[in-house]
Amino acid sequence: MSRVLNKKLRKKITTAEEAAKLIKPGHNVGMSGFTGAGYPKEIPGALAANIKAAHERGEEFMIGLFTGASTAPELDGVLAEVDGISFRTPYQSDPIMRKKINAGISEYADIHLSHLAPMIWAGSMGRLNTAVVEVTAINEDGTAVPSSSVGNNKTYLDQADQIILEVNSWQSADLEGMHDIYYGTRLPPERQPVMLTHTGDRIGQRNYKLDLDKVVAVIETDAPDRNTPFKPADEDSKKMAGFFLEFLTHEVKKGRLPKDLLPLQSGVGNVANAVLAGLMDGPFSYLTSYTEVIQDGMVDLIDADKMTVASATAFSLSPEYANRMNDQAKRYRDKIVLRPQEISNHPEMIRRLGVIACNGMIEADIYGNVNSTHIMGSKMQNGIGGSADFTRNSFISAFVTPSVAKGGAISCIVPMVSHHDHTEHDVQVLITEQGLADLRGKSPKQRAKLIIANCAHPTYRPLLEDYYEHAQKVCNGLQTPHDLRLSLSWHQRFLETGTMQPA
Ligand code: 0RQ
Repeated sequence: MSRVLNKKLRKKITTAEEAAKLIKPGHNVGMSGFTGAGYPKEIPGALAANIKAAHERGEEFMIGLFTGASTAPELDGVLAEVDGISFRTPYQSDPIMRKKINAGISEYADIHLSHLAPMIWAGSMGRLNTAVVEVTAINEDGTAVPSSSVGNNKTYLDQADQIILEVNSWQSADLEGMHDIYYGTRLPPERQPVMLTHTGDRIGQRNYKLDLDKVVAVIETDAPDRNTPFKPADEDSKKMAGFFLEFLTHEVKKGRLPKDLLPLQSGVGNVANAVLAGLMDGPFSYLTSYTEVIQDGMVDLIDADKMTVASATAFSLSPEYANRMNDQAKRYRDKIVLRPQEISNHPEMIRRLGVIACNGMIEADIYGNVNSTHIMGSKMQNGIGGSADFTRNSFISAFVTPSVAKGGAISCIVPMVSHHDHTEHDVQVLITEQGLADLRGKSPKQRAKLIIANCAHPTYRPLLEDYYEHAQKVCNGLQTPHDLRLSLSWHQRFLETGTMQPA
């Protein structure tokens, strides 16, 4: 049975090929999608075919692509492959998209995930011509049930000149009621407090409002989200997770954290999953999570009655867990809230709730500055995502990375980061498989000693000690000692010789 119950919109049901023709060269297109969940499955492919055909005719055809965050090969991948994206924002992680950004074909604006929606309302991002949004169903009253991610959909549906909807019957109909779509945000000077005071609060409505006159096409599909299975946690990830949990336990003992901790935010990837797995066996119960994405480990914690509620903007589940969610959405509906990303990542809530944040990074320097985005200064990896939304505003902000990359050719602890995403003022805890450095209340020089001793790999530790000693002799001030000629020489050496280790 069709899930398009609204009579007016039933008449708009068409094919992806027909609908994609409504997207024109130069359009700014806001698409749904967040970490492989809830992205449109049909339109991007049809649009990519149109772009390819236009290029073969010698015509120019590119679009500006806005999403929630990273998507899947069927969205970023197919459009990047045909050189169809002139501008991309905010977070992305598709290998082809990344290649086009680094080849200079696509311009990429790396915007904080919580910032993009208000920037669009303010008009700072230009006109949004089209919204392409996946939903679970369209109700008789013309509201639309969100699917497995919310992201910026509310804003795209509100702000775009025309709307194309993909109604996906693969998504469980029981997702209805899991979402909290808050319509109370405003631009300054009209802003009011967002009255969300507990992780599980619902302050908005279940479904998206739609201006039915703006809906130009409705597509029906049953294609699944492209979820990637997680690799089992390796030994290093387990070590880092262990250091972090030990730290949290110590903070509880010292009375600086409540016994059930504070809402957790955890980045994606191996270490984050290992932390969540560690919590399964740990001493904490009644945990909560105020984060960006719901991962497998959180579902396990909920099932084990260790986590009472998790708030996020999207699922980021392995295929096995995504199927479980689809089968049992009704059961999880009271324990999981999916919100727009301007709320899941809102500085006001992160600060008020006192979130404990833990994110991955590319490299950190001896003073605690963190690079999350760039390889050797110039090359984009994924983007800043929500890491700064959380790091800047959380109660405790931690970063994790293995101490070396590329088989030891790269030290992830360096004299100076080759790109700054998170400054020493915001980074409180650094963790590698070597150990943990608690940087709170430390001066830059005190930090340097701790980071080198606790986090650097033994191969690079003496080299970092040498740099630090030398910098103190030649610097123009002893607050944050550097030798500016040498501070980035490790990166330069890697680019020239393939390793940061001296000959
Ligand atoms: O290279 O892909 O060629 O193998 O960088 O590194 O170790 O797989 O790291 O998957 O944990 O991601 C920062 C990218 C880490 C991620 C980052 C090379 C390494 C590998 C990837 P290959 P790993 P992870 C909210 C928070 C920003 C967004 C964010 C990220 C590749 O965590 O995107 O935090 N963060 N959102 O070999 C050169 C170094 C390197 C290096 C690693 N120092 N120099 N290359 N690599 N270190 C998230 C949510 O809540 C959803």
